[in-house]
Amino acid sequence: HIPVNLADYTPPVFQVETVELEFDLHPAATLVRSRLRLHRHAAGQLHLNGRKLKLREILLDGEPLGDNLYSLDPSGLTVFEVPDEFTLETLVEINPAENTELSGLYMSGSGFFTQCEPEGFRKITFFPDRPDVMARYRVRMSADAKRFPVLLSNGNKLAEGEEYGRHWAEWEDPHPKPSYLFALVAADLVAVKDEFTTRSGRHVDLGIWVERGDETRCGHAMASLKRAMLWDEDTFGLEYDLDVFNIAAVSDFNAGAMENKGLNIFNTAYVLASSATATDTDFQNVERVIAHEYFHNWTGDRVTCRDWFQLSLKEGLTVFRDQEYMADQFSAAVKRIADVRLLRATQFRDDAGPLAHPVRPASYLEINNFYTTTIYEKGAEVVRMYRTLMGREAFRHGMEIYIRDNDNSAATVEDFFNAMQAAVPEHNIWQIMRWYEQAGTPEVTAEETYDPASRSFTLTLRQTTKPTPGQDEKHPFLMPVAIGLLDAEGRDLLSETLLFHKAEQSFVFADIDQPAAVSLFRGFSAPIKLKGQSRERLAFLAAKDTDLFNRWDALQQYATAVLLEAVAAHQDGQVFRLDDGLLEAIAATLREAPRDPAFTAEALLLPAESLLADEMGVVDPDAIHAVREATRAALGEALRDRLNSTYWEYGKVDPADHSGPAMGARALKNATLAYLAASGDASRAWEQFNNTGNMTDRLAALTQLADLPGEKRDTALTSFYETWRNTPLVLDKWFSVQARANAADTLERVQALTRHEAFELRNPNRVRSLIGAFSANQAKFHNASGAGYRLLGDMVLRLDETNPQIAARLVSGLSSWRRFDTARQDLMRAELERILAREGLSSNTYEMASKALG
Ligand code: B3K
Ligand code: ZN
Repeated sequence: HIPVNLADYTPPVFQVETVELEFDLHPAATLVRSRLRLHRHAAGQLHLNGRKLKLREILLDGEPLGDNLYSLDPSGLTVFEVPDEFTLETLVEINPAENTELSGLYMSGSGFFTQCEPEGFRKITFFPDRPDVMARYRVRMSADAKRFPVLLSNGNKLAEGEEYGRHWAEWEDPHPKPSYLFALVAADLVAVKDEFTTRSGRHVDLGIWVERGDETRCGHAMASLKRAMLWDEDTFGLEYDLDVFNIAAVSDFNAGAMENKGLNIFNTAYVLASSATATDTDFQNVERVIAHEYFHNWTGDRVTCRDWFQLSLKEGLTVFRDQEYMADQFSAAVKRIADVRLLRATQFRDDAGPLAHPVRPASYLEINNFYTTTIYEKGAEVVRMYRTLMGREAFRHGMEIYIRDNDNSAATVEDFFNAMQAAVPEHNIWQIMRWYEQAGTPEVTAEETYDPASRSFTLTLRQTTKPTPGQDEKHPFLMPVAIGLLDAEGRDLLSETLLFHKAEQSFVFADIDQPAAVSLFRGFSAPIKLKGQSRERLAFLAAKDTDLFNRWDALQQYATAVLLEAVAAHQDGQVFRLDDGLLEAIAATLREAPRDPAFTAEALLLPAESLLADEMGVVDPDAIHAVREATRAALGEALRDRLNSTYWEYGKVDPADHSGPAMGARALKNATLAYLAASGDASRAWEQFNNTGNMTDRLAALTQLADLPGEKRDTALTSFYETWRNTPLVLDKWFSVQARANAADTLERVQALTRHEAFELRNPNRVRSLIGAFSANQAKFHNASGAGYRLLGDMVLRLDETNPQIAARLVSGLSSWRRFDTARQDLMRAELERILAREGLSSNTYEMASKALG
């Protein structure tokens, strides 16, 4: 296992101008002929990456190459002596039917699909498979005409034909691209078609290709695509640059989707949606991912990454763009809340553990392990900080410079920085680069003093960041601090953005009446933890802050403090008592529901068990669970009337309506349903389950029923299964609802579900829906017996043999072992050691398990 280091980067020895590929597609033996036009770019030998390829022919400038002129090893092909300019032709055989890694060319559903990012192309043909080699591609493929009637690749179709039962098609992509953006589809699919005309008049044919029968569930994806295309023109002046844009959906897919030039390939989970089969969250996820992949056309495809250490250059930026897009479609505050919730639950967690890494890592064993929330979501926060520091207009200008200066090339994080700096020449923003280099979540505290004589208010901020693996010393970060000073009525006396860039820094505000409260990091203006806010202050902000995000956050922080105190009391053997302040805050939230139902739904949700765990010295999953459930039950009990009336008030939403207000109303109704069920009243959930055709409502009800062992639960689960057994994406929900359940028998049921006839290890969605969901069920996964850990370990080991990428991802469930009591520590560590002891373990899983062990 040899690490790859950023510091070792050298430019490619050869560049490729053109690539001609010919695929003779057969499930178990596909032939790939490749003709590369290469020219020397730097001194050195010609090495082409290649994995699991059977070389059949090799020709240099048309002449067969003698055995002594090249060598093959498991990583690829070296040709000893070559001219500075030449054509290399190879013919290789590959086996898509046996490709269970789902990287490269593989079979799924009705046909052939590819996934090349980051290093899948080398499983298709010999090639300098690195993103800084950009070439023009021409692709010809032939396949059985009946079995694989649809043949797609990047760019435009040039020609097609048929002979002797096999047909062929030729595609050409006029834009130079790295190999990771290559795509091919040959399958029995049907298309939903539409069209879009760009601002400058280019006519674009749009197609979404799905399995027969699924075409009725593509409307939302298509509408989202057109909205995204328009938005990128309006917001960034970026237009689509080909005449065709295709999306093909596949049900076996390691990631969410892939931005291949002109031919996005999607996990079906992010394409298919109807109100009967998809929840509102699914609808939003489809829209978000469709937009995300589309936005990559410029931030990713036209401007790509020099090397994989720069991954956040395209991912952080594109996540930021999809966040902004979604904020414009629905409620900006609610979107921000959802994003921060995710960041805290996953990225802050990673930052605090053995897998912590910077937004631009310095080293990796297996790049697939670095498609993380640090690269994606924290990367997006860094882009957001650029914008907050620079202002909207300058940021847009910086984006124009970035695209202009790096178009059709492979860029670095420095290139992005230089473009942004060029847009604000009057400010020096170099210190923002530390966010790319230093891992860890900064902790900030604030001190306030008021001098009545001079009417001046002083705010002193201090930041520290704990050491992370390999980085003991941290330098201060530059962070924009959006603040507001509030009077007693909650009116803003002042609101502005401070630049905080030292370990300790004071800001003085003159001519100020003493503020009743300071609201800090409004809108989560930097990805930090704000510590030491008094409960009184939090209660005030939760009730009065003009910044909706901070109002939500203050309630979350307040609830966290209350719940942690109750956990300590529980550990002390004291009887549970509901905190009056929390009751009042939740009651007030409910009363204000009409102002913004979607926001209210978010505000009603108590901090997750995992977030409470993050704040404890030694995590006690049982105490956390007991206290959080007792709190939910007590709130449900105390607020029953109000919850009931809110439930009815927001209950009558058109089930087919997926507008923001409709989704907000459903979210609020189902938040009240959860409280009512928590207090022991499942009748409403039962009734809702049986009387709705809307999946959001059905699943919300089933979630409540799944928590309560008994006849109703069993009947509901059985009927759900019978209804949806042939609809994979809905069946995934059936698995995950049981894996997430609070019920006492969850562990045993998950064990049994791993043997269920519908559980498929080959399908990543299914694995995530059962095993991924279960390992996130803190109280059940951390069962004191260690059986949850063992279940995960078994799955990792089984999966490692077929799909190491997915196996490795699951390992992170064990990475927090140091945070638990010694008994659990021993059990978790033992699982990691058992995984590491496996002979022939993939480098993916090895990297995750060895780093987790520390
Ligand atoms: N770029 C792809 C991710 C590929 C994952 C490879 N393991 C999807 C995206 O971020 O848009
Ligand atoms: Zn992306």
